Amino acid sequence: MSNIAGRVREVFRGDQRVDADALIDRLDAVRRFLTAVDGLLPDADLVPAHTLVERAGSRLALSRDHTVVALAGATGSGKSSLFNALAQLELSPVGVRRPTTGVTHACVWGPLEGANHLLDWIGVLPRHRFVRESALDADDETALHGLILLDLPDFDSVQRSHRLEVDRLLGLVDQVVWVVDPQKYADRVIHDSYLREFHRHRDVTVVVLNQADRLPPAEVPRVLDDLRRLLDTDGLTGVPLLATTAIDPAGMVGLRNALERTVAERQAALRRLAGDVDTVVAGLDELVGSAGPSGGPDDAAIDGLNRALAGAAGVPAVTEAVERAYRHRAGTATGWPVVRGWRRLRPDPLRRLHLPGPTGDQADPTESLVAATSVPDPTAAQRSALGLAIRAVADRAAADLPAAWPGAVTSAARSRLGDLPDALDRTIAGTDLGLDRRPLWWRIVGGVQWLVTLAAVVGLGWLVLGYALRALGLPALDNPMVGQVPLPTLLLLGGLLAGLLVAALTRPVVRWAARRVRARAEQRLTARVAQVGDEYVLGPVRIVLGSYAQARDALRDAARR
Ligand SMILES: Nc1nc2c(ncn2[C@@H]2O[C@H](COP(=O)(O)OP(=O)(O)OP(=O)(O)O)[C@@H](O)[C@H]2O)c(=O)[nH]1
Ligand SMILES: [Mg+2]
Repeated sequence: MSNIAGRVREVFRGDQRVDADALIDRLDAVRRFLTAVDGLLPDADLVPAHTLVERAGSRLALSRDHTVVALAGATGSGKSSLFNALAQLELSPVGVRRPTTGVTHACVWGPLEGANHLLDWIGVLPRHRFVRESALDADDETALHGLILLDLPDFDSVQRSHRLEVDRLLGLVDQVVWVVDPQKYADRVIHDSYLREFHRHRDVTVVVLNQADRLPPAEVPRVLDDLRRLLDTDGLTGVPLLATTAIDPAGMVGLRNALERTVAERQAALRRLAGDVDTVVAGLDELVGSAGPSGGPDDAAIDGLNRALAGAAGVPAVTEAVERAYRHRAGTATGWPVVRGWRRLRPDPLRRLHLPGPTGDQADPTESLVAATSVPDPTAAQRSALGLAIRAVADRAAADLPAAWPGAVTSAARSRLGDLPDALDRTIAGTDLGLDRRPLWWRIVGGVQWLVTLAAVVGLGWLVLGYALRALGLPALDNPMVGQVPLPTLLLLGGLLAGLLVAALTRPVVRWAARRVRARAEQRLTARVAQVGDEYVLGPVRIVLGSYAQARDALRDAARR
């Protein structure tokens, strides 16, 4: 069920005045709608709105003191005869050969100058413009001053150009007088192709049953009733319906009075445009629907996206490397000095990924646009998981939106997919993995290791020296005893044992600390990756949802009469 259109008043508003400022506000709202949906919805759906904005702007800029009324109808219904009868001049040829009128004729009541711009815009050739201004008329034509009457070609013509001209002009004029005759008043073409289409322009529609003189007087009310019933079916309930006779001035009074009222009110142009806005709003209604935009994708979809992004960015590989790098660096700092050098020869796991090395040399995320790290590229499975997660985000965000929008939301979600790998890589490279500072306890343990190793070396040296002296027959060194054990032996064995013991005690602590550092790095990386997802995936989605909300508000304003 159309919602906004439902709010557009569907009753006859012939007597209601249209406020020019309110109309301009409504047109501005249509303009805002078009700006909001620009590039998001198919252009083909927006053509009527663009046409309206352009035409309405032009019409409002042109003379509002003139009212353009078109006589439209099937061939031979008597349009030209009515035109001439109203002008009281033979301006437009009337004929028996059908169709007679091939180009639009215009008659202006009052001076032509003011009307010329309007007629240029409408596209009536200067040689088919006439002025109904004569000194002989005295004052009897003043009531029609400001009227520009158009005699259109036939819309049911065998000439295609006639129909095109009629369709073009019906989009521009302020009011239409539909001329039917007793033979063809029930013709399907006029009802299905024209009158029904004009049901939102009821307040600028007049229908005349011409050639009423051809009916027996008693028949006229019966035909008018029948025609009224057809008009009701067309959605034109309440439009003025008159019987006219073009060949008899008395049979023109009703139409003339109706035109005088239209001219006096100076409302037809505004009412016509208001009807156009109604039509356009009703046509756009299904593009926005009644549902407000959701607050965006739900948390579950965002979590899924972040997980997929972390996978594609290689976060598990980096955190694994962080843990190993911690162990490696802790090992080189706190291990037994004898094997430290050997450990150093092994490559640092983070260095291998071109991530900050032991000195904490952070990569600058803005430094380059090319890959900053050597984290392995995402696998096909990770890429497809990311694609699915982005799709899920878009689907959840667009769940409540009308059919025209999910496509735009999905495109927005994917719009920066190409930039994601670099952005993720730069983010990984720029994240502080928590390894840039050597913990104090490493230094203390490292110092202890050096001390005990030094003790062992001193002990060893002492012992070697003692043996050497003894071998050379020189006086032996005086070895102090600690309990039953000579000090050099104690230094050597104690130093070695203490080194091994410290190394053994340190290992579980290093493992535990490495896991902690890994968890912290994972937390930081996930948060940074989520920021990338927010900027590259959720941001564009939010922009489309914002546009949807703006479009919906604008259309609601445009619907407000
Ligand atoms: N009796 C009678 N004849 C009329 C009346 N109006 C028009 N006619 C005649 O109907 C015929 C067609 O009239 P036109 O005015 O040329 O009709 P039209 O609608 O302009 O036709 P096209 O220009 O072909 O679209 C002419 O012969 C007119 O004299 C009327 O009210 N009564
Ligand atoms: Mg004609």
